[in-house]
Amino acid sequence: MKNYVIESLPDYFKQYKKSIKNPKKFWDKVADENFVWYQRWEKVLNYNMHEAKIEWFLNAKLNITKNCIDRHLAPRGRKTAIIWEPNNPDEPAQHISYNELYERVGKMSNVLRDQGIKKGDRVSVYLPMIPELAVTMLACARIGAVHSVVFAGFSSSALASRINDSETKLVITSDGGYRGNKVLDLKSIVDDALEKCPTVEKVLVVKRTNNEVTMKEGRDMWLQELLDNAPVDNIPTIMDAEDPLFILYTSGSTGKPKGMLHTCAGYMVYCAYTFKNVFNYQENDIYWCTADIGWITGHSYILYGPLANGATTVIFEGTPNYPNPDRFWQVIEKHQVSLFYTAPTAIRSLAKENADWVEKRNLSSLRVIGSVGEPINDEAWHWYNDHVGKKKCPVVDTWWQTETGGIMISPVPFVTPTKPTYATLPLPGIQPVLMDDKRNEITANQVDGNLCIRFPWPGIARTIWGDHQRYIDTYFSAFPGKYFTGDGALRDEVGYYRITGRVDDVIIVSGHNLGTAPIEDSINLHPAVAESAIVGYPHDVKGNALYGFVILKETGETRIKENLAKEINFLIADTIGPIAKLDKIQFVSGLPKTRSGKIMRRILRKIAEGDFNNFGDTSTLLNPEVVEEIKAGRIE
Ligand code: 6R9
Repeated sequence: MKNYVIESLPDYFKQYKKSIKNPKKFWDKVADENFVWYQRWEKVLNYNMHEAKIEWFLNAKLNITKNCIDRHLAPRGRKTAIIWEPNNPDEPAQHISYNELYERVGKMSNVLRDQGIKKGDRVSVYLPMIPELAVTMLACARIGAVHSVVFAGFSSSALASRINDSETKLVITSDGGYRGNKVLDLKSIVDDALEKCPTVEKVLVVKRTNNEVTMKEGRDMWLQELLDNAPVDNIPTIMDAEDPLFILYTSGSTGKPKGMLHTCAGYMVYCAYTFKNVFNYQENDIYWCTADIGWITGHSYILYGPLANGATTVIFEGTPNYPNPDRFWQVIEKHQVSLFYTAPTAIRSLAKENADWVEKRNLSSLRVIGSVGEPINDEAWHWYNDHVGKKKCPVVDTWWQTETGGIMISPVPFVTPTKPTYATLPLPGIQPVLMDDKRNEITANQVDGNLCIRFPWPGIARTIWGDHQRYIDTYFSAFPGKYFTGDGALRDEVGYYRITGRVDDVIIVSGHNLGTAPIEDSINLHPAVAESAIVGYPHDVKGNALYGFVILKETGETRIKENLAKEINFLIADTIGPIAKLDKIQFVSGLPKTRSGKIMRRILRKIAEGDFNNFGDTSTLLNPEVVEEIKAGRIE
């Protein structure tokens, strides 16, 4: 990343100012000087923030894999691109060089093409954290197919709805996956899902666990057999800047998941630029992001951002505490990781363990440590800084979203003084603004507001797949002319931002975004349930946990409540995934409602937290007596 490395605080302010004064010129130069293009753009930006129409680098032609692989072959072909660390520490790690990555992606691209996948076709990927996951995504990008990675913890119905929404033609999965002491049965989940997915023609299966699987004649094929016969070279498909690169589903506060669509050029430029600056990336760094590739963090900062910079990126199959709670620290020591990026929920759970687990490992290779996914509380920040960074590594608390494509607000290490619980300053090109509920801009300090962004940046999602109106309604309508993030934030005297949490009905549990509506929908599928409401309450490891209030039908239900609670959680695990299971379920006779019939979630949230004194204005409450009942029955 030439010329655009932020070197000091005055340099940050200088670059920031330049980027705001003339964003087009700023991104024009970043894009021009750091990537390979088949054809330059005719115009840098076209946008309309009311219609949510955003286009960057118009008519430019490129292929992201040429930028992530081919151009590195001459200068660093033998350098390791991917270090794969398996779940079991006794299984050897794999070091995949850029040369080898070129070969593996080339073969995979040819396999996909042989299976009839063409530019624009959707491919759903349901794989554990194995090299084939990265190779498949890159192969899709190389031939212009649109990948839709579905986190391998989602249930078969969640997978089916994502496959159907994207009208996927081909699915790639494995015979199984290892995570900690569990073996995941991915192929049978896919088999279940596909009963309801008419668009899928082919399924390619990677061998990982040797689980016994059923292969459906004419549909399912073992990937290795196809790879063995595939040629290596594959000429990348020439893509337009605004051609789709991938779809990634994220939870909404209502209804079905939103397929966020990212396009080729802007996404590439933005995640490569932010990777370089937010991690102070240098050529000899070993970089490790612990996220799952099934989330945006994995897309942008395990795969595309690091590879576009020619970095060495670690892909880890396992979990933080298997076989012991020093697994992260052991991997850092083993591979001499210098840049480390993880989530507050992992930090909090590891901080609960005996400090010896972290102290007895040599972490001296670390230079920068990062956090992402949810607000990092003061205690976790300090534990991370003291025990992992040894007070020598800047902690970068990076705020961003699936929708933003890359990091938006974050310290720049060795440049921005950090402040616990503050994501600090916007990166160049990003113009945050805080709005009150009456749509006025908040200029005062320390006032909580709705976090919006005033001007487009190259990494912003372009639409919700198949539903542009929903894209406009969700992100561009609440504060007309601005992108609304759904997060609350405040600003301190020096302009640092602190993200205070979601202001909509999305709850972040262990860093996973969960919409209340889809969970309530799945609870309501239970024949004994009449109605339900879900709220989040603070949890010392997960950040938030879920509390469900459930009304049963008047059917003389005689089963014991514990069994019903278990069934409800089974149902949630089955329709969404185990990550959405409720920690507490309270059976109630009614829910606090306004006269217009809206559930007053604010009250339920307070009760779940155990705070009975700050219910706010309850004058519009239709049924105050039910509040007393719910208070009395609260589950500790
Ligand atoms: C990258 C990612 C997005 C939501 C976002 C916000 C929360 C992410 C955060 C943070 C406070 C941070 N979030 N990073 N909150 N501080 N550093 O996580 O994307 O899965 O789409 O979640 O996560 O609430 O709106 P995604």
